[in-house]
Amino acid sequence: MKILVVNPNSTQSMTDKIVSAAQAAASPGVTILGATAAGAPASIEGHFDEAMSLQGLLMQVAAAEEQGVDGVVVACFDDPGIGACRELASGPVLGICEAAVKAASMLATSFSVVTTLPRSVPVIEHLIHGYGLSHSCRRVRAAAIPVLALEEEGSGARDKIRAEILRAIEEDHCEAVVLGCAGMADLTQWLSAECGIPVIDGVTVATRMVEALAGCGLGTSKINAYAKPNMK
Ligand code: 5HY
Repeated sequence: MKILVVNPNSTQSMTDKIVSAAQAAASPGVTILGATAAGAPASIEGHFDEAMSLQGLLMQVAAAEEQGVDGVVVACFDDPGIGACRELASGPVLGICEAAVKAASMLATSFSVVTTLPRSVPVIEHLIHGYGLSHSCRRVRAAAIPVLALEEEGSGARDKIRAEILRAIEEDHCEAVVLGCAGMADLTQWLSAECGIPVIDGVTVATRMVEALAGCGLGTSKINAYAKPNMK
């Protein structure tokens, strides 16, 4: 089985981190094909960056489909271009936000999300509403760190995320926490041990969910909405 794990921003060090998390999650015999969206912004922080990432993202998904991948993980918590990716792909396509919040809803009666910047909060709230999980989400919080601070030694990003998780536990009374950025994937186990709460990383759960669906012989439905794009 081959799974494409694509980072829609153009920061290779973040792609490497994401692919490492996906490889750690994948079962033996599953090959993770990592990809970075060429020409995309270095990080996705809001609607404009998200829009600017789509062409590079879709080119990677189209190329992987040609290579016959069995599934796709879109490794950005804004779940950019999921519908378009599903039109291109034959296998299952999951964004890490959808995977993580749906996993959280199966593990706890409530969860909070900790993302990077305040401007990402309404984007994620809108996604969670669309996934039908507003009743389970106590709050979407921001640790007030730029996405790329996660790539910088000494930025203090991990401590700010830890502090925000502890505030979520104290104030939101959430029963689980979802990490609201693909770039946090390498912090999952440390944060869960430090905070004493299930911490869910979307890269990890999306990889295993795609593997599970493809392993069941299931792919994206091509009846109507996600049919291949019409040739013009
Ligand atoms: C992400 N941005 O997962 C999102 C998270 C965010 O470049 N990768 C990004 O902060 O919106």
